[in-house]
Amino acid sequence: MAKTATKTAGKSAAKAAAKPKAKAAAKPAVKATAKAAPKAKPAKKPALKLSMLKPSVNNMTVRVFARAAGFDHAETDAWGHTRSPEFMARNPAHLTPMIEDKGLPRGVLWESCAIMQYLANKHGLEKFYPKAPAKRAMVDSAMFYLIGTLYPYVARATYPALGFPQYAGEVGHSDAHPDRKSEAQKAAMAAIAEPLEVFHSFFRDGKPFIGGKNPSIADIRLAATLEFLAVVDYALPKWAKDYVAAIEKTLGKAYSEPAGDVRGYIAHVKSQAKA
Ligand SMILES: N[C@@H](CCC(=O)N[C@@H](CS)C(=O)NCC(=O)O)C(=O)O
Repeated sequence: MAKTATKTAGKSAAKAAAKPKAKAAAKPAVKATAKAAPKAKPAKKPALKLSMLKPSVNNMTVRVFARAAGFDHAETDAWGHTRSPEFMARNPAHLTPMIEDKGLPRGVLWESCAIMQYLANKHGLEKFYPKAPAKRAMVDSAMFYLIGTLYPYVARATYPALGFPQYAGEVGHSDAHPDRKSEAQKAAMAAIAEPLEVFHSFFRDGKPFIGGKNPSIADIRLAATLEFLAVVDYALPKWAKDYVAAIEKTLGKAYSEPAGDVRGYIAHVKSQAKA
């Protein structure tokens, strides 16, 4: 297995690490001997395990969020292993991103938005996922609209160029003539403009981000999704370019590092297409 472990030191790690230490401190002190040899610090265990695929924007979403939220997490590259018996035994949907967390009834969780919602709830990250029901509902609505409406168009428009498998029952997946597939791809590309504008005019509604002054989990999900459109040279409206740039500027490396993997993959497939 091509396993790459990426550790991101962060606030949560500090919190998690601080707890047991505090408990230990509360215990009756063991008589200190003046010349006791300093104990080697036990290796810090990653608080969160994330199985991911680097070229994927679904995965980029959670990778950006985990970094922006400051989690101490370890990433495992699941490329080529999502359908292995071991992976399928834990996750019968064979989908990444997937987190492993002891608090979960089945030990694992997939679906990028559900992962971000869970982690934000668990750690009280209101900055990314507001607690007030009405504000939270808008973030949820934006994410469900993205997954249910925008993303299927983006997938149909970009997956052929990305070399990703398409969904059963769709033209792209069938043995239809390449002209039909190309027509379907173009139709999907044309359909993107409408939901995109809805994010701008309705969800942002004059604010810098869907989340208001700060990017919310819905913003991270949207910006990551838009990254894929570069593979088909989709002409993003100016607001969308500025919006992605603003998210990248606000989140810094937390955004640009995982985005670099997606952008690198796109550059690679584009160079292959030209060759
Ligand atoms: N709606 C899901 C989509 C997840 C998804 O499609 N993951 C793909 C990568 S983009 C995957 O892991 N595919 C591996 C497989 O099906 O074996 C999400 O947002 O997390």
